[in-house]
Amino acid sequence: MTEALIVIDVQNDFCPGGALAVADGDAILPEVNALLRHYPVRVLTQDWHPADHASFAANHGDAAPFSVTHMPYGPQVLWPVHCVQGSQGAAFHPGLDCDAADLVIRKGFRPAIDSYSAFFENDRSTPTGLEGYLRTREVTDLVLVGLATDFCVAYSALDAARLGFAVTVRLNACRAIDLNGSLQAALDQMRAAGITLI
Ligand code: VGL
Ligand code: ZN
Repeated sequence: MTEALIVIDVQNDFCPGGALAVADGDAILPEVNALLRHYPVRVLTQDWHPADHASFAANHGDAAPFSVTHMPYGPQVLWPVHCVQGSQGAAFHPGLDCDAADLVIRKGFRPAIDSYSAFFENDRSTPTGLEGYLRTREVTDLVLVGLATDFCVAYSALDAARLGFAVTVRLNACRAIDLNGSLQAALDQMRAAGITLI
């Protein structure tokens, strides 16, 4: 059994003061940094969008941020502009111990499709390559932490479970956006998928 820690999107734009700030997002840093010292395989994900990304409300005429639109791959929340490639908002929070990471995986870089999950884009089929990395390092068990519980953490956890990994989400090292009940829905879905929530 080999365990990996996957740290989801601990970036400036998801922390207080950022473009898509998650309440208390930076409060998880001490716990995340402590966990980074304890796992043999450590991966960071980085939301990494081009300026013309289809998930930005600003690229849909007068659509309001946090409204929902329909993409060829299904419904898509339209977000404020966030995590633009190379921007300060896309950088990891300065308090995150990035030096401890073995791998940084970027996602959401294709203009026409969003990618909440660390494993697949929002079509649930275009892979990011993370599965292959973990399998070649003989990882069987995953622990997920980061931002946001109800979007990128939950989608990553659900895909990981579907791929056959044993998955734990450490909720004390996650924070949620909680849009129209999305946190409760994500927790219910993760439990139903056999994911351990602690
Ligand atoms: C995320 C919305 C848009 C996340 C990323 O990291 O949970 N949420 N992009
Ligand atoms: Zn994003």
